[in-house]
Amino acid sequence: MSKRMASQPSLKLYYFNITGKGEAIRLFCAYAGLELEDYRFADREEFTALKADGTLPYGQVPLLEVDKTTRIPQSAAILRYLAKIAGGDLYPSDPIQAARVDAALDQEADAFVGPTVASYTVRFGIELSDSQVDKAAALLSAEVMPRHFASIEAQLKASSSGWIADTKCPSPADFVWACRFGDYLPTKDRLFTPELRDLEAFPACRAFVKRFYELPQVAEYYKRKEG
Ligand SMILES: N[C@@H](CCC(=O)N[C@@H](CS)C(=O)NCC(=O)O)C(=O)O
Repeated sequence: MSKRMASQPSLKLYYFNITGKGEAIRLFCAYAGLELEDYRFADREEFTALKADGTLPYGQVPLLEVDKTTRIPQSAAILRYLAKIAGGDLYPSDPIQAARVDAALDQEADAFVGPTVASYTVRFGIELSDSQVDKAAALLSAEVMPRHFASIEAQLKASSSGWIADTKCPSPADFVWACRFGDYLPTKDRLFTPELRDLEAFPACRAFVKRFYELPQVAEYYKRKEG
């Protein structure tokens, strides 16, 4: 794990009061020992106002505000930035290893395009009837997601460290995939079969999720939240 920084920029995360795409960022900061102001919108109107006044560069959250001046959108960019400022081994300095981390991050984005479109249809300019969503869900569970998960399963089996990009310690890619597997998947009963949600056919992915949530800093984060 990374060395604790003697001094760090001030970091404020803007997101909804849900886990979603914000959770990997919150957990990453907890893991790296970065202090984060975890700002959660009180309601959707607050988000809409920031979108309307141009505060959100791409009209989306998560947004990370650094030193009250710089705004970083896009969760993968935020995680890479955090990993770089945290130092240690959290973002590899070797370009090839860094590219592996980047590829696994991009792969996460690709893998979840289908479910995201099926969930937020109109936002993507696609209107789907209930029966069309059901059809998409069947295809996602039977073919699309298993194909994507199989590639992560293979990477984990080949990894000497147990982390997806074969990094010494968990990289940003592990945070986003672990949150997808451990946080997002179990809640999506409209889209995915129980077997897929349980990762039944993917033992290495399952073991990875367990390993991730057992990281002392991650476990401590949830203990603090419960307490
Ligand atoms: N690729 C972006 C996706 C961000 C995204 O989809 N954010 C959603 C919330 S999870 C959002 O801001 N939606 C706008 C809306 O609800 O109008 C990322 O990873 O940060």
